[in-house]
Amino acid sequence: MTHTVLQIGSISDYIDPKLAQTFRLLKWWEQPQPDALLAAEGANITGIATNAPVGVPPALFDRLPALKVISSRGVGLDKIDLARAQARGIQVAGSFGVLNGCVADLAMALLLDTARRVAAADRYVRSGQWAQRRYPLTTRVHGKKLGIVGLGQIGTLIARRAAGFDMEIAYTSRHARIDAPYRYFESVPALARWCDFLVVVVPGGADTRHLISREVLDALGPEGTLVNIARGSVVDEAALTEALVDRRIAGAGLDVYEHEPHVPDALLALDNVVLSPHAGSATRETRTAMDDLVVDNLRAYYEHGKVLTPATA
Ligand code: 8YV
Repeated sequence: MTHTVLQIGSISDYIDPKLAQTFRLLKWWEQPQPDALLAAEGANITGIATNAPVGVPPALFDRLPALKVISSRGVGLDKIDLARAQARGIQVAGSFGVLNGCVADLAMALLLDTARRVAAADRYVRSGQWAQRRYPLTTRVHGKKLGIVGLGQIGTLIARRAAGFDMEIAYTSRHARIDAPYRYFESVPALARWCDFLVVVVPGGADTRHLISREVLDALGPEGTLVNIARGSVVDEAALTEALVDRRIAGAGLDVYEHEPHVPDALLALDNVVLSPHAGSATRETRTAMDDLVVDNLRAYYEHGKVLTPATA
């Protein structure tokens, strides 16, 4: 049986063709008249292929009465109305289990770069300044205190990596985890007051919007560093920028931003922030695995009635 799948936006040069070869694929982003497509095909579309940044436009839920499965590349599903999908019995799949290591690696890279200023040192040498003066001292990482906001699968891998740097590890989550050998703090401000490096790993969405507030940044303090590899919405970006400009925190390492790919000029101008282009999962190996899961989840649903890596609402 041929299944009609609506692809919301281009995902990658690797997986776009595979989706077209595997399903009766309709490309939403190429439609000159989207309404005409929905009028003609809305009743036939049973699957959606998308990715984390794009998600599923809410209006589409009402126009696709036969929709049964959504397969997204990525683990951040804040652009998909999971409650609405669950209410309609629509299965939602993400790239769970294949990107955790890469995102945890980048979190440590950003932490190390904000402290030891590796990229800044490279620029310093290339600019010829080293011949003029000694490179400024930076900040030690090993033995320092790491606070993890959100001890899920990625947060747990960050903790394991940090243990390799002899860091003292604590976390905050909605609930303490009995299986976690780390100190638990009831609140983000309390964790921020305790730690030297605060790494943010919670899901995006309304529940975590601006979780890292001015209050949290002030608790982190002038010796503290923030690392965000979660979602830009989790951090009050204006408050962060002010704290960095005023040196009320020491620095930040960011992979995500409130209005990607726009990064405020004020952040671009600062030398105490490391800026990464939402590249947590962006390695060849991991992106290939994530892309394959987009197809494999759809195929598993159509063949066996269940996706391989389901989202939990
Ligand atoms: C990428 C991400 O943006 O997985 C996520 O939720 O944010 C990143 O890995 C995404 O996978 C791109 O499709």
